[in-house]
Amino acid sequence: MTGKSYKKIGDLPARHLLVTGTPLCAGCGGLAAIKEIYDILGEKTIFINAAGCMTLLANYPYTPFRGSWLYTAMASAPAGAQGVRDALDILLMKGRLPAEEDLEAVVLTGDGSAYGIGLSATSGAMDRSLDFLYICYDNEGYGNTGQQASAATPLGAKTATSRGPFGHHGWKKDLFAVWAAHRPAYVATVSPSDPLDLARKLETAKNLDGSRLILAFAPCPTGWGFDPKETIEIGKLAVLSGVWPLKEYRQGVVTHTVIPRHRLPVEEYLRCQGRFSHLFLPQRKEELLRQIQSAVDDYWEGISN
Ligand SMILES: Cc1ncc(C[n+]2csc(CCOP(=O)(O)OP(=O)(O)O)c2C)c(N)n1
Ligand code: SF4
Ligand SMILES: [Mg+2]
Repeated sequence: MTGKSYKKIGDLPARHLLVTGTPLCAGCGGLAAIKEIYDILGEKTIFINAAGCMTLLANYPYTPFRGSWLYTAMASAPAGAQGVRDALDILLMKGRLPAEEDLEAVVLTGDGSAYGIGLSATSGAMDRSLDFLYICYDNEGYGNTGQQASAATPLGAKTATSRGPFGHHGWKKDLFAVWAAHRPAYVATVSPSDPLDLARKLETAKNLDGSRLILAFAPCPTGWGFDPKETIEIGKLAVLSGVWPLKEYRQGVVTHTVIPRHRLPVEEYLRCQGRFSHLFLPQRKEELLRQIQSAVDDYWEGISN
């Protein structure tokens, strides 16, 4: 994805380590989530993918997948899923594809596509009640091109395009609410740090028809600035501090699947990431820290389910 041509593993950049045969960074939270997700989806999956770090998973012969993969332009993965779903349905209808060989059309993109560049195509797909599953791994930036800010970047985070003393100026878009406003079949947030919650939601999504979103928290050691061994811990801190609520939407009702009754201060989550270090050094950015904490407090106030 860097424009260079890598002919053998030795040509890969140093930051890429071979983890389970894939050229992604060590400790990649997006990869951890997708591994857990694929364990449940299984081989009868066709991924429709827009450009991002996970595109590297399709590199023949190092792909860990056994099913099919369609690469689309960044804005149009859900439109690609429509074509795939239609083609499968026609083959099934004509008896040219046995029902047991049907595939699940699964869009796989990062937040750059899901929250921004591909949102229009996603909205259109939901308007048409397209029967597809959308997996977004959310590393809160354009990771593959060097962690520029996206519509998923949180307030205050330093990115390649927000290098000033206060980091990113905007608030993270609420993609869960945007999806839920379309009244689709299912929307859920998950985290690779909470594999049982993730597994239950994937089973639910797999057994429903219609448009479904799984929004996976994806701690990114390279873009967020932390030691790769901390990925799972950072995922836990995001949930325990209330920054990443685990919840699901179904039939007009939102249910929180984990409610952190004794929430940790958000600082405990922020402090362990280089992208927030300027909030503490050379001096504390008190007002920004207050705003970040109050937004989380406001979210949880009154939530009982
Ligand atoms: C329309 C378009 N703009 C820009 C790019 C270049 N590009 C390739 S991957 C990428 C980053 C995508 O970010 P995200 O969807 O969050 O996935 P991540 O890289 O974080 O895995 C970009 C900007 C592109 N492929 N298409
Ligand atoms: S840049 Fe981040 S999301 Fe991309 S492969 Fe590396 S750790 Fe994973
Ligand atoms: Mg991203």
